[in-house]
Amino acid sequence: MLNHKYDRDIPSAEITRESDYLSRRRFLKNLSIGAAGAAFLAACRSSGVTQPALDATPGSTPAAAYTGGQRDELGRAITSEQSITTFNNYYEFSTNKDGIGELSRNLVTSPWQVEVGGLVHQPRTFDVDELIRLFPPEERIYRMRCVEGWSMIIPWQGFQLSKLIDAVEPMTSARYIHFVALHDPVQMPGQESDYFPWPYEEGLRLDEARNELTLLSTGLYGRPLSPQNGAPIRLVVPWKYGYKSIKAIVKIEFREEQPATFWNTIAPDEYGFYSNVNPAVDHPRWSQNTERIIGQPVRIATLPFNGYGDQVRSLYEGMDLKENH
Ligand SMILES: Nc1nc2c(c(=O)[nH]1)N[C@H]1C(S)=C(S)[C@@H](COP(=O)(O)O)O[C@H]1N2
Ligand SMILES: [Mo]
Repeated sequence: MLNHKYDRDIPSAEITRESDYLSRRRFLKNLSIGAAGAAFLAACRSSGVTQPALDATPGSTPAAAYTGGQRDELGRAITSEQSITTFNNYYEFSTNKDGIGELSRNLVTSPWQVEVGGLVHQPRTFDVDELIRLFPPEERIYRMRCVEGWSMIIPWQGFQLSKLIDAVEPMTSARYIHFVALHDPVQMPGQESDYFPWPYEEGLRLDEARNELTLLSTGLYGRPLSPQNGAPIRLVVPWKYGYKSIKAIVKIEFREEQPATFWNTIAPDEYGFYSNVNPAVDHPRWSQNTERIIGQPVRIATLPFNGYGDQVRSLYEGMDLKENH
C-alpha cells in the first residue's frame, strides 16, 4: 500500500531502468584501478586478506591528501567531497536534499554523548572524543546505495562497531541492537512536525552489527563529519540501503527482540527490517535493478549486497531474502 503521507521525493530520472549497463561489473574489472589501487590489491593477495573493502590508508589521512584519485576495490572513483556534503537525506532538517548543510550548520555536536546499554554486562555512556581515543578511526572506502536509486563512493573514517560491542560485553540474550538518533526539535526544524515518528531509529541483528564491514563513522574525506553527514557519529552499513546508516546517534541499546525502525514504521511494505541492497527485489514503486552514481552520467547495474556479498552472504544463509527484504 502506498502511503502518501510519507511518499518520498524520487526524481523519475533516478529510477529509470537501464538494462544496458547490466554487464558493468565485468566491464569495471577490466578498468585500470591506478597504481595505488593495484598495489593495495597485490598486497591483499599476498597477505591472504579477503577483505577488499578495507583501504590501506590509515584514518589519519589529511584532507589535502584526497586528490580525487582514490578508488574502491571495484575500481570506482570516490565521489567528490562537494557532492557528499551537499546532496543529503536528513529528514530531521528537511525532506529536501540540498541545503541541509546550511540548515544544520549550528547543530551542537560537541560535547556529545552516546549511551550504550540494554542487555550488556558493562553499560556505559561514552563521550564521542573518548570513543575516538579508545578506537582510533581507520579509513574505509565504501559504496553507499540509497533506496531511491542513486549512490556514492565515500571515503569514511571510523571504527568497527564490533570493537564497541566487545567493550560493553553483550549478554547471551542480546540478539539485536537498536540505534536512536538525536531528538531535539529546537535544533532540528524537521522535527517540529509530528508528521514523522521521531526520533529516527534503526536496528541490526547482532551478527550483522559485528560484521567487520559495519562502522561507526566520525569523519569523511579526512575531516570530522559535517552535521549534514551525521556528525559527530553515525552508522555505516555498506551492504544495506542508505537509510540503515543512521546519523547523529545518541543511544545504542542491546535487545532480545527485533527493534522498530523509522522507515519500516512509516511504510512496512516498502522498507523491511533487513533492507539489504538487492536488485532482485523491487521497491513496490520502482525497480532496484540499476543506480546512478552521483556525478556519473549513466546508470549501472546494482549489485547484490551492494557488491559486498563475499563478506556478508553467510549472514543470511537459509533465509528468504524476498520475504525478509
Ligand atoms: N538520523 C538520520 N539518519 C539518516 C537519514 C535521516 O533522515 N536521519 N537518512 C538516511 C538516508 S535515506 C541516507 S541515503 C543516508 C545519507 O547519508 P549522507 O547524507 O551522509 O550521504 O543517511 C541515512 N541516515
Ligand atoms: Mo537513502
